[in-house]
Formats: sequence, C-alpha cells, structure tokens
Amino acid sequence: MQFTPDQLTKYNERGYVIIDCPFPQTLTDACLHAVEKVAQEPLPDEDGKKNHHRLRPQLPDSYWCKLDHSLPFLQIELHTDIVELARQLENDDDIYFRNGGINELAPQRSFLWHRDAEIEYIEFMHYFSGSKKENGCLRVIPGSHIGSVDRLITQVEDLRNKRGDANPTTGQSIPDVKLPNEISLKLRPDQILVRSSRIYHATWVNTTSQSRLMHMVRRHRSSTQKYSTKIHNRAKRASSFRSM
Ligand SMILES: O=C(O)CCC(=O)C(=O)O
Repeated sequence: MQFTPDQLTKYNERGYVIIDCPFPQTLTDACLHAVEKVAQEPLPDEDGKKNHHRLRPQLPDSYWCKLDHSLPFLQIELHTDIVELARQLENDDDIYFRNGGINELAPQRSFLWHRDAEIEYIEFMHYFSGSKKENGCLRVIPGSHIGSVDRLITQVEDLRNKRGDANPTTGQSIPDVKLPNEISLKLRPDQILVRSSRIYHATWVNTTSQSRLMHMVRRHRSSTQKYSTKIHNRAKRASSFRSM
C-alpha cells in the first residue's frame, strides 16, 4: 500500500494524516483476543504513569503494557504495508523499527500537552475502538512538527497559570488547557493515524468507563538511528561528567 500524493502533502504540511487501516481486521481481532486473555488490573503501586486499567505495566511505572512484543501485536508492527508506508514517507528503504506497544488510557485519565521527541520519526497509531472526545481522543496543533515549540510551551504555561493549575500532574482527570489552533482527531476503528514524533499534542480525558487501547508503532530511517545514538551518547557523557 502507498500514500496518495494528497496524503503525503497532508503529512508533510500538518504533521499527520488519517488513512484506512492497511492490514486486515483479523489481525486486530487477534490482538483484542490476547487482551481478553491477559486482562488484569494494575497493582496499586506499579502504575506510576496512571494510564493502566486492564493491562498491567510492562515494568513498574512504565506507560507500556505487559502484552507489548507479543506475537499478535508484532504481526501488525512488522506488517509489510506498515513497512511500505514508512519507507515511502522517509523516502528510504532502510527503515528501522524503533518500538511498538499498547498505549492504554484509563477512565478519567488524559495526556498533557507535549512533543514526543525532537528527532523526527513516524508514529502509526491504531485506536482499537476508535477515538472521539468522550474516550480521550488526540488533540494536535497542525504544523507544530516544524520548528520549535517553545512558543506553544509558554502559551500552555500561561493558560495553566491563568486557570490556576500551574503544575498539573500526569493523568489528571481534567483536560489540559485549550489552545487556539488545536484540533481533535476523531478516528473510526478501521482507520489509523500516521503522525510525526514532533507534533505537539495532548488528549482529552477519557470520560467513559472503559480504558482506551491504542496500538502504536514507531519507525524511522537508519540515519535517525545514528543521530539518536549520537544524542544518547552525548547525554551519557554529560551525565557521567556531572557525576564526577
Ligand atoms: O493516547 C494517545 O492518544 C496519545 C498518547 C500520547 O500522548 C503519546 O503517546 O505521546
């Protein structure tokens, strides 16, 4: 499967595009079946990020879930159409698998405004039951993958101060502040969102009684791997220097 020229333009200009799911429903059904089999509430002291509800964290205080890297999920993460789409976006055949896993949003939880990374990579996001405002759909600032988000960060801080929640905590049950240019991304279960790691985003609060399961797959070109390794090594050197 390939993006159409129009979809490519949208991705490049806005930092995201919504497309029909390229893989068959049977693969998603297998993931949902696996979730039913292992569903278990997190232990009170292991859910530091406060996003878990039906699936325990992979490690204490991790966003990721116990089922990450299980076969049904890997079959989607390694699906040829996902690889093909990533190759087309990166204009490069040498595509790396960064990571993939299940992102759960428990009832009464939300994600605050943030950018996932400064380095550019592609995120495929599949909301198993679809996403809408009531179950905490994604809010984005179109075009914010380009350039700095310093102005947006300041704007968020000012609005939070005005509202009286200067230090909101992760997983709060009130949604983060409303930004003037934000839009809400509503998806059907048979659609996926493809977005840049750099787009500035948050979610609404999941006000339903069910957790919202989203399968995320991250891919990037090999030069990004070299770049992120360089950044990692530089950060390691800086922290060992600090601790001397
Ligand atoms: O669950 C979502 O829709 C978005 C989660 C999120 O903010 C993230 O993965 O960085």
